[in-house]
Order: sequence, then structure tokens, then C-alpha cells
Amino acid sequence: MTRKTIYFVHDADIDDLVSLFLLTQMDDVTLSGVSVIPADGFLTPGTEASRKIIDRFGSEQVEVARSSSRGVNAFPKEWRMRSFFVNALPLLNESGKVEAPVSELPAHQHLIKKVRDNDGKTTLLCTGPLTDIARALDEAPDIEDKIEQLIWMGGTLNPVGNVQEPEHDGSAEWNAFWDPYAVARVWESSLNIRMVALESTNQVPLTVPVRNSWAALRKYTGIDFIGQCYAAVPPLVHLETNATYFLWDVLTTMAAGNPDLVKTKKALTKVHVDEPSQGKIEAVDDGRPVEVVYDVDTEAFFASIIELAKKA
Ligand code: AGV
Ligand code: CA
Repeated sequence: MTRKTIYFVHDADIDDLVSLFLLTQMDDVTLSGVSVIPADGFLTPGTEASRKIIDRFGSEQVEVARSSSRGVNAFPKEWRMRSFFVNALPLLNESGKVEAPVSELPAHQHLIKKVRDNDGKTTLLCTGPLTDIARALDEAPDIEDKIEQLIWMGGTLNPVGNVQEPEHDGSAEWNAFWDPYAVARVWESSLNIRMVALESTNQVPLTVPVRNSWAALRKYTGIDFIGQCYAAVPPLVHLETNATYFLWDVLTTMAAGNPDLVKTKKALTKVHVDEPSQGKIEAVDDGRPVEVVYDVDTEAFFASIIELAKKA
């Protein structure tokens, strides 16, 4: 088995933190570092919750770094508040201690250091905005050669994204909208980019049957943790709304561990940074090549979450 080294960049929403838990359970993954950016969550609870997840479920010490980046278009506060909820879960506070170290470096410099320190190449897994990756590339262009791939939950080539905000035309996905300039900067790099787009994540909504499948297996601590986390967000029942929750980041993370779960196509794309389409990613003939994850084996995906979480 070849071990993959992953540096994880997340933004502290429910599925970001569940993703971190799942990463700690992957036998063939070495987590070289974790960074938290305060986009769809708050920085202090997001960082603390990350450290507690590493303490509770990880087998190795992993440093967590706090981002000093701030966005262009803010996430709704109701969504961001969920980072406090996960941080307060009794399961993560049973020991009364928080041990995983916090880096003194801001997230983008921590990322640079961890990529440079690794003898081999690092896979960047990002389930939030790309701001710290863009800043890392600006400060240390040398790291490009040491990055195997960037796997990013973000973007869509569909005409309709998931941003419903004043002065926006609805064409973007939120992680791209939070900082469209960062997407454009990363698009200028030579990184191999795999974009886990809404095309695939739209196929994995949180539903009541999915929740019930976790409830039935709550005797397994890891599955109970997932069920507790997803109790904080609204499932898809009748009609999709702006609040409907999908397993966006969890799909991205599981597909990083097992690419056979998804289908990928090549696309040539450009990023819009101007209003009213900030964060829109469009297919154009002379665009930047990226791999777009557009389809998922949903049954295998949900089964693989359970299989992995049972081990915890
Ligand atoms: O656009 C998906 C990204 C993912 O990284 N996030 C949530 C996931 O962590 C933003 C988002 C879009 N719609 C949302 C979001 C919603 N209804 N609730 C919370 N976050
Ligand atoms: Ca996220």
C-alpha cells in the first residue's frame, strides 16, 4: 500500500469537521497538517474542534494552523455558528484536555513549511476557499513542484450554483464566491487541479434515510459522531432550498482516499472575478485545464463512510 501525504485546508463547517474525522481513519493517508480558515465557520471553535477531533480519533500528532486570511463575500452567520456546536459536543470534550498543537505560523506559511518539509510530494485537500493556497503560491512558488495534486471542493460548470445573495447572479459555488480572486490566482499556477464540483456533490444530499442509517449504528463511536454532527443541519425532505445540506466536503475527502468512487472529466475553464458573477467558473475553449468530478457512485459512497467510521 502506498501512503499518501495530505495537507488538509478546511473552513470549519459541519462537513469539513466530519471530513477531518474521516481522514484520521484512513490507513493509507499521512496527515501532514491541518489549517482552518474562518469562512463557513469561526476560527477559534473551528481550530479547537479540529484539535479535539485529532486527539479523540487520530493516531498521530498533527499540528493545526489558524488562517490570517479574510474573505471577499461573507458566509451567513447562521451557517458559521455550527463550528461552536461541534466544538461543544460532549464526545469531543470527555477528556477535558486539548492536546494537538497549534502552529505559531499563519495557515498559508504552515502549509508552505509542511510541503517543503515532506521528502515526497504532498496532496492538498481543500474543502473551503482557496485563499491560503493562493497566498502560499505567491510567497513560495517553489512549492508547486512538490504538490502532487490539489483536490478542491468548489466550483461548478452548471449554469446555477449555490450562492443566493444580493447583487449576484447565482452562477457560483460558495467556496469560489467567498474569494474569487484566490481561485483566479490558483488557476494561474501549474498545479494539477481536481475540482469536486456541485455536479457530483448535488448527488449526495443529506436525507432523513441517510441520517437514520447512522442513528441505527450509533453504538459505533465514529458513526455516532457523524450522526451528532449532521443533526445540526437541515436535510433534503421535499424541495431543495438554500439551506439544504449536501455531503460536499465528505464526498471530496472520501474521493481523495478512493478515486474509484467518482467519475472525472477534463475541462478548460475560466474564473469570473467581477460582479455579478463573482466565483463563476465557465468552460471556454482557451481555458485552464482542470479535472472536474461530475459523477459519484452514491451507494458505494455512503457505504464507504460507514465502513471507515466503524473502525474509530
Ligand atoms: O458550497 C459548499 C461548501 C462546502 O465546503 N460550503 C459548505 C461545505 O462545507 C458552503 C455552503 C453552501 N451551501 C451551504 C453551505 C449551506 N446550505 N449551509 C452551509 N454551508
Ligand atoms: Ca467547507
